[in-house]
Amino acid sequence: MSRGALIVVEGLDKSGKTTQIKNCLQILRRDGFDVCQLSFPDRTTSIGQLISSFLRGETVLDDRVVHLLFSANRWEKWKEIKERLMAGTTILVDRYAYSGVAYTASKGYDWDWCLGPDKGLIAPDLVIYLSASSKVLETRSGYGQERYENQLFQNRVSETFEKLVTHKWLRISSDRPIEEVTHHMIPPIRNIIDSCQNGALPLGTLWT
Ligand code: FDM
Repeated sequence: MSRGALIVVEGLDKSGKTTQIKNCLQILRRDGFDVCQLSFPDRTTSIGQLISSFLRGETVLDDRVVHLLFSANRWEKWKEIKERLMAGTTILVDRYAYSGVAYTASKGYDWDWCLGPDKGLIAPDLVIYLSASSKVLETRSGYGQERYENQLFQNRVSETFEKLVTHKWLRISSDRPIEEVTHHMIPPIRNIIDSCQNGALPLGTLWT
């Protein structure tokens, strides 16, 4: 069945995910593709506002509660994601369940417990991992404004992300000019959109 593709962009804080998604959307739309963007956390919902307040350091919450809220924030978008994909729209997602696992497991919580709440979410057709050294990231504007934006923790998250990366992920270094990164992202995105449009890829679920 013809459908849109679910494409996730992951990476550390300030690795350029948001900028790259914006650039890719612009190019893909110019070329006639039906594409849209989602971001997690989605700070517009009531769950998302609670998460946002926690990230700004205004609310104290148990780490496990936060983990479950991040997952609930994805589940509340599950139906919309499925419907949009089935309607033929490709979705570029700024962070997904991989960030959930990478950040909570980096605090020392049990791996399987971290995976649990997102089990059954729609699996992305492609994950693009923007890698960058934490030294470069901390020089980027806005770094340090939110919880987790410190080099020690980011190094730990980076190590945890490495445990999640599979051969199917596309790793792109973002330690280079913005346009160059975009240039590397577009061809694989077009390929995966083609495969989904041709009905070659059935929808999968996490974590299979
Ligand atoms: N984050 C993000 C998590 O800890 N768990 C999650 O499930 C997700 C999606 O929230 F530090 C963290 C990662 C980051 C912060 O992300 C907010 P953005 O991309 O800066 O909004």
